[in-house]
Amino acid sequence: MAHLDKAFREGRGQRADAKSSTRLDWWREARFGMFIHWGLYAIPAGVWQGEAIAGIGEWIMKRAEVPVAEYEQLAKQFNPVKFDAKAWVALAKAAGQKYMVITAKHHDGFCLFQSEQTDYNMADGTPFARDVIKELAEECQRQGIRFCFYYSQTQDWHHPNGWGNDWDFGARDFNNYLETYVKPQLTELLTNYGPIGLVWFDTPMIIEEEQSRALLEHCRLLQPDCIISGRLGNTLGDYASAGDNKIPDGAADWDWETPATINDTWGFKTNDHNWKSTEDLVHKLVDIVSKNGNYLLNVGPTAEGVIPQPSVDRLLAMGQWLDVNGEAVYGTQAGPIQGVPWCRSTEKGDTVYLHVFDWPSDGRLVLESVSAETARLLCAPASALSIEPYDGGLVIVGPKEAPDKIDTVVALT
Ligand code: JFZ
Repeated sequence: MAHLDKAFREGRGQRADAKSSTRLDWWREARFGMFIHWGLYAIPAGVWQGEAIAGIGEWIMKRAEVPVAEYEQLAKQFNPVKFDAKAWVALAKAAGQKYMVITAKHHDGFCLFQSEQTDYNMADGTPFARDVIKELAEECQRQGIRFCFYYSQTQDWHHPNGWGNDWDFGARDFNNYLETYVKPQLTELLTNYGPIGLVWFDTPMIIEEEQSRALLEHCRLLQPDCIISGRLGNTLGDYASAGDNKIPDGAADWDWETPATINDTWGFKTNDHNWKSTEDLVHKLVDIVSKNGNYLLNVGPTAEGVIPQPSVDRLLAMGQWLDVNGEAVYGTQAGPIQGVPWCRSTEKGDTVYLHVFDWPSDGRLVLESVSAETARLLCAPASALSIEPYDGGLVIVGPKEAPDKIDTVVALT
């Protein structure tokens, strides 16, 4: 939890700057995004030379200390014939996600986009020979999803001057890597793919303030409206990032996001079957939004280009819940009822949305220090619920059976 506290202290500084701009408006409205970790690591999928490698799948090169010359060979096998940009974007849309963030370059250095800076990319270095970033960017544009990319600015285990590979490389010139490789790649990504919603930098590690600032300014010049993630380093991003899968205990009044997995890995792993339930995922989304945050939920497609079915099932179920209850999520912020275990609250204008996770068996929802004139269920908007005064608060009288087993939303005005 220590890291979360630190991220949040850093977040305070970020809010002041962010508030004055409208850059974050769409993102605050969106609340829910799709993260995609996809790259060469989907081929070994957690197993290297017959041995299961512990930990997150996209770190296999580092965890197994695979030499560059060996790992690079994976590119020649990367042929995701089932990749379908239209289907991926349609899934995000059906799930109720408003933005998509995909790993243009992760720590292993392999690029999903066509780059003049290296042939170690999907279009020039694999039998697939297609620019999947281009296909996804165009499809997102078509289907109305904000297209965003992840870019590992510090760690690059393939580049001799990048950070993190000490089994192949020794002394390095990190600044040279930033100036002659990272910046030109960011130019490509922020020039060739239309408007980019945000750049998700990650694991700043050794990057110095001056260097983070140089990358920020570089992005700003190319696309001034593009949001920069908090993990650019040195508190220079537009919003704070909570630790992976971490949710703070209470509401924060600055902009923040929780990046999260549906199972326990970002990049696909054949042996990870620890899928969270739909109920758990909806509760996490609502919990985060009730504390002013965004939920960036990951999928890890296979080497064939398929999003694992357990992820698809859960995302579609979340989308069904959001079809009915999205009003209580999108464009809302932390509501007035906080710290009550059985519910969460969000608000928008003069409406407070009460999210009931544990519906009381007598159907009576007792709320202290709240006033309201009307109460209605989002899942049955035609029938108003009656409200009785109660000791400085009120009681909403609903049915005895939970109308929605996952989260029943009551709108109070
Ligand atoms: C990073 C990456 O190393 C990982 O592969 C993945 O892309 C993930 C989304 O981000 O891992 C982190 C970064 C920060 C924290 C934890 C894992 N953190 O702040 O707790």
